[in-house]
Amino acid sequence: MDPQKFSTTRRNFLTTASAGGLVLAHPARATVATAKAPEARGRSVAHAPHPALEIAPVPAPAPSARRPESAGAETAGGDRRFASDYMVDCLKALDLTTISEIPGSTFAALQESIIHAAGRAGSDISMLTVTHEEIGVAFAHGYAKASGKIAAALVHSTVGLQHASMAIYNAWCDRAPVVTLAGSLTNPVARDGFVDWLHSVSDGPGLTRDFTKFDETPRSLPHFASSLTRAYRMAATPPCGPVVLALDLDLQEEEIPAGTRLPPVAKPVIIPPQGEAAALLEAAKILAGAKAPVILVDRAARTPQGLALMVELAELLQAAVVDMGGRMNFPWRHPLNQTSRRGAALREADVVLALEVQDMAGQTAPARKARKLSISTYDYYLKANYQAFEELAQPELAIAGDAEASLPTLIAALRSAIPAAGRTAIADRGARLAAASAAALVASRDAAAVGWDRQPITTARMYAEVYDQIRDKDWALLNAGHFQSFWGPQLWNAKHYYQYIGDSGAYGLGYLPGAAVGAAYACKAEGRLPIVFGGDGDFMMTPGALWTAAFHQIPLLYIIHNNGGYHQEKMKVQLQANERDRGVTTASTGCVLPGLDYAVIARGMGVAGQRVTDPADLRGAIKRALDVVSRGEPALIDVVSQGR
Ligand SMILES: Cc1ncc(C[n+]2csc(CCOP(=O)(O)OP(=O)(O)O)c2C)c(N)n1
Repeated sequence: MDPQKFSTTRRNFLTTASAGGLVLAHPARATVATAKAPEARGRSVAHAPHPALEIAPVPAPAPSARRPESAGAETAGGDRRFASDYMVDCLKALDLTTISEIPGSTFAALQESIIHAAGRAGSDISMLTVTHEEIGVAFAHGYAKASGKIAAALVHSTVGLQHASMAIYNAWCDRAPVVTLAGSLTNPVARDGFVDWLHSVSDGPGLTRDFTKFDETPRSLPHFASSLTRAYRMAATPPCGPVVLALDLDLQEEEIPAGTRLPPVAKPVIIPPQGEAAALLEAAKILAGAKAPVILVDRAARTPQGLALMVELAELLQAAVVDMGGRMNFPWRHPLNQTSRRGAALREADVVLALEVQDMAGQTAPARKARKLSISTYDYYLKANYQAFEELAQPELAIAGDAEASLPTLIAALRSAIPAAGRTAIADRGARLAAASAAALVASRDAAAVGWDRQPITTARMYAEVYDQIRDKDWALLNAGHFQSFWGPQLWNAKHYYQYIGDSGAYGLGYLPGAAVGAAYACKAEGRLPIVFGGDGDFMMTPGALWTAAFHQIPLLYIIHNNGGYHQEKMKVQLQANERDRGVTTASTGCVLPGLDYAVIARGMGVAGQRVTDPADLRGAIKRALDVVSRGEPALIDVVSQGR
C-alpha cells in the first residue's frame, strides 16, 4: 500500500470521526435534558430544562494543547524494537500482508506495530478496517479464493473470536486458507481490570478447534515464528483450511533487547499430496473403457492450472462434466459442460469420476448403475464433531489425494489406456454432448425470458441485464447464485479461473458481504470488475461490510436480490403448512424482512445506492452503477425481485 495514502487516509478518518463526534454530542445532551425534566414537572419539552440538568459545553482546548496530528509512525519507535515488530516481520516474510481488523485491546501492540510498519516507505502492508469479526474472516476467505494468496484476520480475544467463529466455520467447509490471529490475555496477573477478565480465556482457540486445521498459543518469539510458519503451511497445503493463533498481549508488548537474535522466517514451498500412482492407473483403465463417463467436480480446481487440467481431462475422454460449483472448475459454455442437465447426465453415466466432491453419496445418487471413483483430500480433513463430511460414500476406488495434483498422472495414464480403436466412439460421444449442451443453453435462454416484464423483477432478468453490460469487460462473479436459480452458470460465459470463486462452504448466512469485499479487494489489484448478487437476508447479517468497501475505495457492484425476506426458509414453512393442510397464507410469519431500503443503507455508508422496482429502469441503473465502479468505488443496486 502507498504509505502516503495510508497515513493520509487515517488522518482524514480521524478528522471525520471527531467531526462526527461533535454532531452526536448535541443530541445526546438534549436527551438527558428533556427526558427527565418534563416528566418531573409536567411541562413541555421546549421550555423545560432544569439548570442542574444542563450539561455545559466542553471548552475547546487551546491550540497549543492540541497534539500534532502527524505524531505517529514517523516519530515513534526510534531504535527500540518490540516483540510485535518481529511478529510483523514474520507476517511480511510469509506474504501475510493483507490484514483485516476490528480493533481489540488484546492485540493493540501488534496493531501498533503493523501501523508503524505500514507507514514506512515501500511497505506493502494493507490493513483494512472491518465492522465485525465475522466480516473480517469472510473478507480473508473471499480474498484467498480470488487472489490465490492468504490474508490474515486480526480479532480480539474471546468476544472477537466468538464473532469470527461462524466465518471460520464457513472457511473450514469451503477448504479456504485463512489465518486468524486472535489477541489473548493468558496471564491473569497482567489483566488490567474486570473487562480484561471478561475477555480472557485460558484456551482461546479451543472455541474454534473443531473446525480449524491447526491452532497454537505461542509462548515465546521463536515459538511464534514456528507457529506462524506451521499455521501458514497447514492453511495452504491442500486440503486448505483455516487456522487460528492466539497471541498473548504480554508477549506482543515485550521489548527485544538490542543484539537479540531471532529466527528468520521463510515462506514454505507447498507441495500438495498426489494420489497413489497405481490407483490412478487403475482409474484410468476404468475411464478408458467407459461408454458414458461423467466427471463430477466440486472444489477440484484450486488454481488456473487446475482449470486447464480439467479441460484437458474432459476433452481427452470427451466426458460429460457436471460442476457443483465449489470453484471455477470448468468453462461454463464448454460443449462438454453438462451442469444444467445434471440429472440426465448422471442417469446416463456408466462411470462417475468424482473430484473433490464433498457430498459424493448425495450427488452421485442419480447415477445408480455407474461405477464410482473418487480423488479427494476430504478423508484427510475429517473431524469428529462437525458433520460436514456428509453421508458415507463408498466408491470402488477412493483415491486419497489432491485432485488437481493427481490430474497430470491420471491424464498421462489415460493417454496410454485409451485404445486407438475407441477414438471414434469417444469423438461421437463428444458431439452428442455438445448438441445436448447447446440445446440446454437454448432452454435456459427461453426460461430466462419468461416474465421478462413482470414486477417484482425476475432473477433471470436481473442476471441477463447485468451480463448484457459487462460481457466484454474483465468481470468476476463472486457468488454462486443458489438462491437465484443459478442464472450465472446458465447465461453467462465464465472461462477464466478468476471469473468465479464459489460460495460460502457452510451455507452460513453473513458470508457474502464480507467475502465479496475481500474478493473485490483482490480484483482491485488486478483491475477486474467484481460483481455479486446477494440475498437481502444474507446482507442484513453483515451489512457493515459495505462500509469497508467505501472507506478503502474498493470497487464492487453489489446487487441485492431483494425478495423481501428469507425466501428459502419461507418455502420450507409453506411446505410444512401444506403438508399439514393448514393453508400457506400465514407461512410468511417470521420469514419476511419488510420496510428495508438497501439503497439508503448503502448511501449511509458512503456507497452509491439505487433502488429499482420497474424492470425498465434496470438498464439505466446498471449503467450508472458501472460508472461509479469504473471510478474505483463500490455501488449497490437494490433490485426488488421475485423469490427465485
Ligand atoms: C447463519 C445462518 N442462519 C440461518 C440460516 C438459515 N437460512 C438458510 S437460507 C435463509 C434465508 C436466506 O435469505 P436470503 O439471503 O434473503 O435469500 P432468499 O432465501 O430470500 O433467496 C436462512 C435464514 C443460515 N443458513 N445461516
